[in-house]
Amino acid sequence: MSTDAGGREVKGHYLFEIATEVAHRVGGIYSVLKSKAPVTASEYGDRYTLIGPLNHQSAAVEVEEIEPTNPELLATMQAMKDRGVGMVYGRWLIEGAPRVLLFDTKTAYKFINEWKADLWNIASIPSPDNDGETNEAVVFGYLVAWFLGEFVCHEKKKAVIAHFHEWLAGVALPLCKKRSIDVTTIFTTHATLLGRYLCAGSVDFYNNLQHFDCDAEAGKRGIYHRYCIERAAAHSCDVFTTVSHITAYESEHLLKRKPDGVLPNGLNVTKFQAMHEFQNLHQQSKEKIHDFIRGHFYGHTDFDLENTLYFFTAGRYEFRNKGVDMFIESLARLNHRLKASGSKITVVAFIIMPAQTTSLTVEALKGQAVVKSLRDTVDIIGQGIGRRIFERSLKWHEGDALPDENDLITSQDRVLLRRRLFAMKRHSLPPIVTHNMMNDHDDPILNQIRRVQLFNHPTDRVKVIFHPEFLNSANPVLPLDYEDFVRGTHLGVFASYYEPWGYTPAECTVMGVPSITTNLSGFGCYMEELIDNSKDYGIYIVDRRNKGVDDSINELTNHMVEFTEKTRRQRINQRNRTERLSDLLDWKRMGLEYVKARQLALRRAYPDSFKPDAEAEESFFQQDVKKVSRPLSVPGSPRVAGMMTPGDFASLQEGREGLTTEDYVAWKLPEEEDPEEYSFPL
Ligand code: G6P
Ligand code: 1S3
Repeated sequence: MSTDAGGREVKGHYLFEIATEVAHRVGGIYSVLKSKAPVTASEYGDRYTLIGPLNHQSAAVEVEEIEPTNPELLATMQAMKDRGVGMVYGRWLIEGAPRVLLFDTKTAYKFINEWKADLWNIASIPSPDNDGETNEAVVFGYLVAWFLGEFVCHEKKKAVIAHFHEWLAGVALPLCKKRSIDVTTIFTTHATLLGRYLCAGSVDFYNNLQHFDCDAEAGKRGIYHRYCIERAAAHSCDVFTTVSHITAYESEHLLKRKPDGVLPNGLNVTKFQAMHEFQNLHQQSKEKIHDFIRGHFYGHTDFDLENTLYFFTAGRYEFRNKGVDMFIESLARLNHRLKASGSKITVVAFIIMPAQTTSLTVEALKGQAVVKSLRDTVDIIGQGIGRRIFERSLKWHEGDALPDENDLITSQDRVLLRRRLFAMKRHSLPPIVTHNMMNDHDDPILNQIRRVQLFNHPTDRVKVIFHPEFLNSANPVLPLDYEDFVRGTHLGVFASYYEPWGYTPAECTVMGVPSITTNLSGFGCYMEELIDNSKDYGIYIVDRRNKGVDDSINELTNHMVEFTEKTRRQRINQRNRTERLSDLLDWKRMGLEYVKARQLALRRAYPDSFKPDAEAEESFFQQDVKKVSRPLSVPGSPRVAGMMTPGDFASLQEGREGLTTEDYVAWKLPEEEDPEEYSFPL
């Protein structure tokens, strides 16, 4: 094989991954980059650099500044610094410790007018003044194109792959193409702008995908210029990809290019040595949630925590897209069904979605405080009783009566206890929301809860808690990090209408927590295609594609009712089966699609390097591509026959133009053997 293509060697090539969420958490793309870093860094070492805009606050805690050792990179950065561009180069302090280069976009705003005019001239993309986000995208895009152009002038030997994520990082793509910068490019869209906007409204999105007048729809929503950037990025890259087949279908119609393949989202799966370790963690975290519940429902804890199940939904606040509307309606129906059947189970449903708030409510703080005082008082009284029993026992003689319990608790203790009990009197119902909302009257979640009247009445079997802030262990009311919280719950419910992939149910799965998702989410479709009897594995998939809204709500309700009918042993066994699916979601496997996309990008840009010299080609892949291991076969886990990742039924190969319709068609697993059951004592 010739490794020399147009003067560049593909062997030992460089990889730049470009996104606005590098070392700066905003949403899902941060999770993708961070969790994928170990596999990509181990494949590329310091030939891998992530490029993003500098966010001073995040960089201060996430990045350790270092000097680049690569002379070409150093020269490139120096050339830009000489023109006044500020930047930070360093190690991202995460597992894999990849190199990051963060551009301080503010130092380049002096060029913005020139660059906007250029964007209009070369790509007919308008960029109005009043859209700050687009201005950022333009400045960042021009800096990235500048960097790549400069870098390939210094580094003349090796091939360079530039992999861009999402439209916000996509402006550089038409620039690379127009300027014929000698790099090969990949663009991954994690959603489409129009898809997100249209779904958030009230259109029948999936049945009308082919018929939307995209320019007009984007114009009506004031996002035409953003849409132009996204579409230009999709058409200018060498390899176009997205995160799921459902979003591939959407991209084909809304961006007018069939993706070349699907790069699903993986996770960095932690495996515990002992199988029951994650079960123990569930119990420990559940105890912490119990503590919160005792405080939140003080004066109203007339339900049994042993028979209480914790359900939750979480994510960015997109009421309709994330399916919160459907979740709340189903909770109301669940409440009705549990009451009607006289069930002993209480369900506490958490909604964790950040909204605008001013502070925690006094009531939420007070709840935790009064219960803490009660616990402290009872501990002190308990210690006193223990001391007195001990003293009396020391003086005990044969024939004496045992200490009378009435004498063991002093009148002082009684007064103290009575005071605590009086503090726990409450004349109002336990609150729904833990924070003071900026927009209480217009908040869609609160309004829907009001409409279905889930007010935490003692008779309600379903209680609701809306926590409008992401979780954090320093929070005085619910002091748990998200991961610990999820571990302590019983069921995640993500009834999304628009969800290109959906990390939340995937995270539940690797922690062994069952979840409900829909066949409109990339994750749901992936699991549905991979596992025949997914419900047994704790992956419930609601049909939102072929059913009317009411039927989907009933299906969701049925799944929840069915879950409440499980015994503890059945829940434990189901959690074991859920956890066994985690290998399916590990980057060690999912990352293979990224490897394939990069190979395709190299082949398209440097076809001469891939002349049919089979022996040499094989040695190239053996040297450069770390083999991604197949999931271990554990007895009782679903067996995946033949096709291993979503991309395997996509193309990502030369000789096919993008995905074809058959690529969207599901395949099935062979019959499952009996799952191995959980056997240690409950
Ligand atoms: C884990 C623990 C068990 C506990 C169980 C509770 O499996 O290892 O000791 O009994 O969780 O399960 P539940 O579904 O009732 O929270
Ligand atoms: C997007 O974030 P979102 O929550 O706006 O990207 C994520 C990462 O690819 C994806 O998991 C999610 O479905 C998308 O919607």
